[in-house]
Amino acid sequence: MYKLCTEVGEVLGEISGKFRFVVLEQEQYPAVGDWVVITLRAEEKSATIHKVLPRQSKFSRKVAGIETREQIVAANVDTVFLVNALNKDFNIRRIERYLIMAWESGANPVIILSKADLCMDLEEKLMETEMTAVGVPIHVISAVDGRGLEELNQYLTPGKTVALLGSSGVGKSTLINYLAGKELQKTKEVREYDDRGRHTSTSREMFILDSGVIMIDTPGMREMQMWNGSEGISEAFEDVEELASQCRFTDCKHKKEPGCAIKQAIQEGRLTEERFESYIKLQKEIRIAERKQAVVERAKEKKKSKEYLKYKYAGV
Ligand SMILES: Nc1nc2c(ncn2[C@@H]2O[C@H](COP(=O)(O)OP(=O)(O)OP(=O)(O)O)[C@@H](O)[C@H]2O)c(=O)[nH]1
Ligand SMILES: [Mg+2]
Ligand SMILES: [Zn+2]
Repeated sequence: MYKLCTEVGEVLGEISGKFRFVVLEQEQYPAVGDWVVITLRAEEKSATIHKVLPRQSKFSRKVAGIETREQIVAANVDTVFLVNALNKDFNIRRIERYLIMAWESGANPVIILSKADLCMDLEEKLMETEMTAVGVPIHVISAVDGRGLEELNQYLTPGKTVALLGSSGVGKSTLINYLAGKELQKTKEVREYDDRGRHTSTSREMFILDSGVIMIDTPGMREMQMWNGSEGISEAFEDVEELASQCRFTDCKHKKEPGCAIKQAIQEGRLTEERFESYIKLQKEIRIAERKQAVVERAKEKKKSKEYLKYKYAGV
């Protein structure tokens, strides 16, 4: 069952038998943020879903666990708020990962640094973020003292979709409630220290605010393994790739080669060692993901042709 936002309010929808029959891949089923074609039974507050309209953008990850399958976290997102808390959980490497996924999704990323009221070294963290997310808007906010919240209005356009992503407890639902002007989502109780690892939001939820802005809240995800990212990584690490193109050898491994622009930038402090290592690591992760997907695809093809032969020799 799917919760649908329609002109008569929220209704429950079920996919049609035909849809179920023609659908081949998990990712063809409706995902949060999708626009769907329905037959509406207004008086029963129910509907039948016939079709998912083509997605303008989709934020995907590899489904958690060992399986090689795509999971669409949110579809048709215009702006994605990547929320990171400025407390002890602050992690620049996580921001890098989210950024690649955001660039890959087709949505515009905006970095939200939350809980500024708990931060003692704001300048330092802000600079680190700026160096990591060149050209991406960054907003420092606090739900406690209210700073930075007004500025977020510029992303709230009626009919446009904003999705919030980030680890559990960073304040995504708190922010949604603030922007909605009412309590749409439950938030974690203040006794934060004794419930680490527990998620307050447990499913992805979409809301249409009174202003007509569409918002998607997501639960903090423990695993954010990349599904795809070869384009996103080039956007997120434009500085590193630009440097690499200046190495003397086109196949420079950036280890001991002479004339290596990467090594030189690290020595001169224009690039941090950590950022470069992170680039290598994420690139590897994307390559492995792509290789695994190719294996799965081949297995599917094989199965299909076997079934075809079966039909053929059965004289069908
Ligand atoms: N000090 C401080 N606390 C905040 C701020 N924003 C949110 N919190 C608190 O942080 C806790 C977690 O907030 P939530 O909004 O539930 O976090 P979430 O990101 O939705 O978490 P999940 O639903 O588990 O993914 C709550 O106790 C909030 O009151 C802030 O700006 N400053
Ligand atoms: Mg939440
Ligand atoms: Zn090099």
